[in-house]
Amino acid sequence: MTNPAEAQLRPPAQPTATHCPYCALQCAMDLTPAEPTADALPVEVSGRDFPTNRGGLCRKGWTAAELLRHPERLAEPLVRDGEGALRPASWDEALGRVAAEIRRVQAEHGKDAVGIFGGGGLTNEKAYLLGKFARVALGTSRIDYNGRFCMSSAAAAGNRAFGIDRGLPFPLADLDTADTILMLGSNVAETMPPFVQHLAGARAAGGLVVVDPRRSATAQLTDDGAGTHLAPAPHTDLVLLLGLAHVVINDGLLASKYLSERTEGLESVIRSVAPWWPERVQATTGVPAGLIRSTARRLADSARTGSCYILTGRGIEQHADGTDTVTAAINLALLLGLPGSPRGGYGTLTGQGNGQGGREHGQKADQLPGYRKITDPEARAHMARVWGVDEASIPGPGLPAVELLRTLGTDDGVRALLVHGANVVVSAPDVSAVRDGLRRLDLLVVCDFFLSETAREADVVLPVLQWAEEEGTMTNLEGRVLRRRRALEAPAGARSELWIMNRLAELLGAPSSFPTEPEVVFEELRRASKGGLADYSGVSYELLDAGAEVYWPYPAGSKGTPRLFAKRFAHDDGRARLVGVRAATPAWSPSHPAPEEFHLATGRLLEHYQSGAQTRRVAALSAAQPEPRLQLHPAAAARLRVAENAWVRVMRLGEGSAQGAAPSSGSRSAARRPEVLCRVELTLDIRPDTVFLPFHFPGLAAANQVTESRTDPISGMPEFKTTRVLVQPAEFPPADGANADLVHAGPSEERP
Ligand SMILES: Nc1nc2c(c(=O)[nH]1)N[C@H]1C(S)=C(S)[C@@H](COP(=O)(O)OP(=O)(O)OC[C@H]3O[C@@H](n4cnc5c(=O)[nH]c(N)nc54)[C@H](O)[C@@H]3O)O[C@H]1N2
Ligand SMILES: Nc1nc2c(c(=O)[nH]1)N[C@H]1C(S)=C(S)[C@@H](COP(=O)(O)OP(=O)(O)OC[C@H]3O[C@@H](n4cnc5c(=O)[nH]c(N)nc54)[C@H](O)[C@@H]3O)O[C@H]1N2
Ligand code: SF4
Ligand SMILES: [Mo]
Repeated sequence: MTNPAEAQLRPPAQPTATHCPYCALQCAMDLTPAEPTADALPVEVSGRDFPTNRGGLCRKGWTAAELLRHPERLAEPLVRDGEGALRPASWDEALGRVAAEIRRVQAEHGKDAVGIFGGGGLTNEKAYLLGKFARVALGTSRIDYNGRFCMSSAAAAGNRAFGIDRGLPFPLADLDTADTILMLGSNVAETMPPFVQHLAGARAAGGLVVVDPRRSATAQLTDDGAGTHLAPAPHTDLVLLLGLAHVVINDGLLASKYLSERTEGLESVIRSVAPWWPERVQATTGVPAGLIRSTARRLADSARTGSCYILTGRGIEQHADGTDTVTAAINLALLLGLPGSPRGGYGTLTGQGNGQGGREHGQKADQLPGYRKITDPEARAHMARVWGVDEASIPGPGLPAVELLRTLGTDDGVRALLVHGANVVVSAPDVSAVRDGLRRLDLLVVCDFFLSETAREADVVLPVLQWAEEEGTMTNLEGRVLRRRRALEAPAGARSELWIMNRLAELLGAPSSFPTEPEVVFEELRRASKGGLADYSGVSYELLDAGAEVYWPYPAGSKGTPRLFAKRFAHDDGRARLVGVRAATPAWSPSHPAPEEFHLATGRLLEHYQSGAQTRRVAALSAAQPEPRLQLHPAAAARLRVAENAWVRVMRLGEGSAQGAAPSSGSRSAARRPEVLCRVELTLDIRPDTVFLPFHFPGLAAANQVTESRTDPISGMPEFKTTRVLVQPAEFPPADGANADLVHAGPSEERP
């Protein structure tokens, strides 16, 4: 029995209401201080009831607290010494070195020689201050972030069609009443498991349509009469969407009144879809013409008499023509009269925790806070007033992420880079080239709480706070602003990024202020965003803490905007734009590949998050998925003569790679071959012409060893989702011994 006096001394542990550190669903959770025993986690996680997750969490959320006091957690700054090793240093030494190197590099090579690479996981406060730090403290235009790899195609298409870019322009719970939902290239059953609740209505009505070259966990939700799975060849979604629009137009299923009252550009779409009749679409995509017709008719039926939504994910967005593909999805939605109607809509599913807010407040190369254009004289004048600086001192547009990374360490490129919240050595396309670039830099500074693969390359590593140790705001996939709250103290050696920016700004003699308190930064962000597209001027911590439902735009004096487009779109004339888009002729016919040739698609597993820097350190998650395996159809495996678990080489075909080249000698340069070495997992749930590899792992097993840095000309999105590859049986360890150590361990801390 507990001693009553003792029980009185210890007040009952109060839970802290916050949200999951990982994806854009931002599931609500409570963190309760745990009993202080030797092996206990500092806080216990429980799901909290909230309109998006309704108490549910996925296994990443459940285990998130394991990283708070993880033994590999960075507890002090590290600096690289003369021998090339990372050693502990004081904050004064580490920041002094960063400031001195920045001054030297800028004096010798100009302001733009210093760059910043940010992240969509940063709070709004950190993202805002990072953009200000770049423009005001460093005076550089060279800032961009990993959201370029994520939301940029959907953002560009949304801006083009609607004049604004908010992932879901309606609350998630609106989906509950849908009887048809078309999901293109999104695998929510693994990437946002609690989201699946919102598909129940459409499944009950038999109307969930999933478009994915794999029979993914989400595609399997269409089984037993719950809907339809369309499995086009990778990178043919644009043609499929043109085909669906063709049927809608040909069968006279257009929302004619809506189109004439609310849109421009119908003629260009009619022209662009004319050549794509269903049989021709079948020949390119492999989707039967009959299914194309019935799907289009079902969508049109529910748009008229029920409720119908079209949603896109990275599967159709992360392509070199991702913007046009999303545009084709939006065109289809507009033809059916969905956006802004109570009978449905179009949305894209934002990915990272703050993938939405992270792109609104100035981390993007071409943007100022409030989703303003950096080239707009009015926007510049406004920001100059808020920051108290001369307008001419605010740099112009910088370079999108892939281009920025390409300039690393080059003569007129970026020579010093600060990384906040990204692990580019694993997650960027063509990672070997990225690592080469990082190694050419005069200075690489990485802020992280773990020694990520990118931090291992750094000259200075700065340990920062984790989600449960900080205050701030996040904007979820619905454009809803949420409060992140502190549940426990950070380890003594870690510092907040706001504090780091404040100290560096002072050491660099920056004008303007760099507050260290999140709420003070938010107050400045309110003023900065006022009058912009993403207007947060009416939002405050007080309002959020009172439990208000807050969707931007939320101008002061308003009640916010749960649903956009009810009356008008954001273009000056209030009308949406239909933009006729054309499909390029596929460079490679999927129907007659050589027996060893495949489309490589990349993506996600339930257990791991992104580059895996976090989830590979959670014991239960890494035990469930310890290594990447190449998903391969048994018929293809028979052709290749490989069995379950066999080792294979996956080699990029085309430019820069020798087709069919035998593994070369064991020299260091072998690491430069665009290839991956991994084991196979046989599955019937994939097209026989397609292989799939998750990108959560480093080293020679990193999927991004083979992806190309080719990008979408409008959005700057790399072609992550389809790479032509050759798959061949391999020995393991490789006969040439090439980098076998990299497969599981990743590179050492030593840098050559
Ligand atoms: N478990 C987990 N959850 C996450 C994340 C994570 O890393 N792990 N990351 C978060 C982030 S940042 C993001 S952006 C989201 C991403 O969430 P999703 O977009 O759902 O994730 P992906 O697995 O990248 O891609 C989705 C699907 O696209 C399919 N696909 C590949 N190529 C094509 C194609 O050419 N056409 C079509 N139609 N489909 C294709 C793949 O087979 C895959 O099933 O997830 C978020 N949630
Ligand atoms: N082949 C292929 N590549 C892809 C994709 C794909 O589908 N296929 N998807 C792309 C997509 S959608 C995305 S979003 C990117 C993401 O890819 P990454 O940018 O690699 O994402 P993370 O692994 O989340 O990296 C975040 C890093 O920052 C740290 N971190 C977390 N929170 C904070 C913080 O608040 N501050 C700081 N300083 N550090 C923090 C983490 O420990 C981790 O090391 O990957 C892209 N790469
Ligand atoms: S779905 Fe996303 S936000 Fe929800 S618990 Fe999982 S990782 Fe966290
Ligand atoms: Mo993402």
